[in-house]
Amino acid sequence: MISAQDFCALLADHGFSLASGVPCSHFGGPIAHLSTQPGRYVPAPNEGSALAVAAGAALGGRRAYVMLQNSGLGNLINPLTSLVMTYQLPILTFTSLRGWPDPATDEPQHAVMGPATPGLLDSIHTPHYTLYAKDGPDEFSLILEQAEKDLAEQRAPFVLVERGAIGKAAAANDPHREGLAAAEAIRVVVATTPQAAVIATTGYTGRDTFAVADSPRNFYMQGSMGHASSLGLGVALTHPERTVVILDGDGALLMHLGALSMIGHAAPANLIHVVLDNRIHESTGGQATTSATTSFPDMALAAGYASAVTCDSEDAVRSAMAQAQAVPGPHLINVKTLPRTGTIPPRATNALSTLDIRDRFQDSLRQ
Ligand SMILES: Cc1ncc(C[n+]2csc(CCOP(=O)(O)OP(=O)(O)O)c2C)c(N)n1
Repeated sequence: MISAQDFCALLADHGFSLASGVPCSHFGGPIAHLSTQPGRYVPAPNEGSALAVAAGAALGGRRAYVMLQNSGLGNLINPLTSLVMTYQLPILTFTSLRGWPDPATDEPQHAVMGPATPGLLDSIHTPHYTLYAKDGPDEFSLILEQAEKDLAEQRAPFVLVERGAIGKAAAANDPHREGLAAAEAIRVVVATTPQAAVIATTGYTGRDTFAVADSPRNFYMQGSMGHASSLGLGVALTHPERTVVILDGDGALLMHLGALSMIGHAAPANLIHVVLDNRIHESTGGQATTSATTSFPDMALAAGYASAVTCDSEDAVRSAMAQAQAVPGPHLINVKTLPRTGTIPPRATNALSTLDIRDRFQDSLRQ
């Protein structure tokens, strides 16, 4: 293992003065370390944006690197192939290897991408190296030397990072200090909509929802970060007779923020979009999102939602949910939530297969 400090320092020695990315717990250390140094790390809403930021830096003559989880490779492939490779911009990208080497040891949403990651990069002729958990600073230096040769040829090499290869560091973040526990917010939301179809975003939200309010009417969307609201829109348009509640995260909403405009435009009367805004990517270690400087209610209203409010107490959530069901939507309810404390409950897929989740949800929609 290489420490987060050494990882960042070696890259700085190679002249990399800017990083961007979307967190994976594998990169919790470097992101935390860089976040304590203003101007060194740009928290991106999605992996494609992170790569484009690095591309802009490269265009401007600054060396930049990107960190992402391999589940986000799909978000990055377009700017990788059409921008970075087409304009030959030398950028170094680090991707974690979830679902690798044995997909059976990881969550089901990583089973396809884990084993496919190296071959996917091969298929677009992208050079890649692997940093293993057993590696230290010497091995990392060797990888950087090899990557430098690619960069000198205006190529964009990848380093695949095995779990445990980089050490941890304390997260630098500014979560809400007032508000309510996410699990409490979920409990109130679900209790006030007993017949609703509920779409829970990836990460801790799905785990909390499974723990406090499991039902066949819940769809636990593990993976596909940022797409819970779009999935919810599809369900809402298909079942206009049923209330559809989306339990979103601030990081997830930011990842594909265009969904707000799409939902506002489609204007489904039966859609309630609840954002559990803790200002952090809590599921990957608490790295800051950019929600502290963004107003989701203002954005939703500007995008055509029928109403949008912010709540910071159980009572406020209860009355917002009642109001949202009294008048046609779509509605956005932004809930200020506190960082979780104690043990995080298990994932739905520890008890149910993805096909169970799908089938029972579909059955519930038919009733
Ligand atoms: C495309 C993609 N990128 C990154 C991840 C890794 N990831 C899983 S959960 C998560 C954080 C989600 O943050 P937020 O929506 O704010 O919810 P919270 O974790 O705070 O409950 C991240 C970055 C992912 N699953 N998919």
